[in-house]
Amino acid sequence: MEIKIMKNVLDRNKNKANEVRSLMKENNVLLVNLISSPGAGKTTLLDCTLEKLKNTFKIAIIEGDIATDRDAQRLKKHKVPIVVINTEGGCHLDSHSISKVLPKFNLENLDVIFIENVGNLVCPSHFDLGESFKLALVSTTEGDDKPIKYPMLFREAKVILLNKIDLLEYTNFNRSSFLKDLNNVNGKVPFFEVSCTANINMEQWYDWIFNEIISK
Ligand SMILES: Nc1nc2c(ncn2[C@@H]2O[C@H](COP(=O)(O)OP(=O)(O)OP(=O)(O)O)[C@@H](O)[C@H]2O)c(=O)[nH]1
Ligand SMILES: [Mg+2]
Repeated sequence: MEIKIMKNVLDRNKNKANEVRSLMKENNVLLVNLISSPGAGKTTLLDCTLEKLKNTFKIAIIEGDIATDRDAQRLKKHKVPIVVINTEGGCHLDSHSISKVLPKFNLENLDVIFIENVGNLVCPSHFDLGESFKLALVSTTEGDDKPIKYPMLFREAKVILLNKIDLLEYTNFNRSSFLKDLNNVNGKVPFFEVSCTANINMEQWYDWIFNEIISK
């Protein structure tokens, strides 16, 4: 019984996601679904990316947050359109909530919308938001076993960033074990080892996302 209910929820979500995807295509807007554990650095990555690209592209943000608008507050200095979706306890966004907030943006006048999903490696992976692609972020302080323990996200992501590489030497993160597992789950995905706060290898990410935006 429970499995049937879950299937209905996912089917309804998929239908709405396809509507969102069509709308994005019509307006030529890239929609990026950013997924990570709590604290891996999603908002920090958006902060750096806005700083780097906001004068080149027209960017907007959807902030998925369980209870607050704190991440939106951190990003508002960039003066780009930001809409907060409070899930009121929900552990992920869904396509219906995305569809509801899209009218708040002038889509014709945007190149890209980054969605910061709720910090969680499990549920957000199951809910298609109508995104162009999923961006998976993982950090060295979470342990090296995440790709093998939460394979769905790493399998589906179009690009993966390993953040907090500046902290590598202070952790027991086993880089070769991580890379081996990642290779087993998704050996072909573009992958960058970065630090958003120490500005390590960030140009690799900026170049990659720049190319995605211009070739959308
Ligand atoms: N040392 C280090 N700290 C980082 C790096 N990137 C982010 N942080 C710090 O990690 C903490 C969490 O970063 P956030 O950007 O808030 O993480 P988040 O994924 O948005 O968190 P939630 O929205 O709560 O899921 C902050 O204190 C950041 O300053 C990094 O590359 N290196
Ligand atoms: Mg955040």
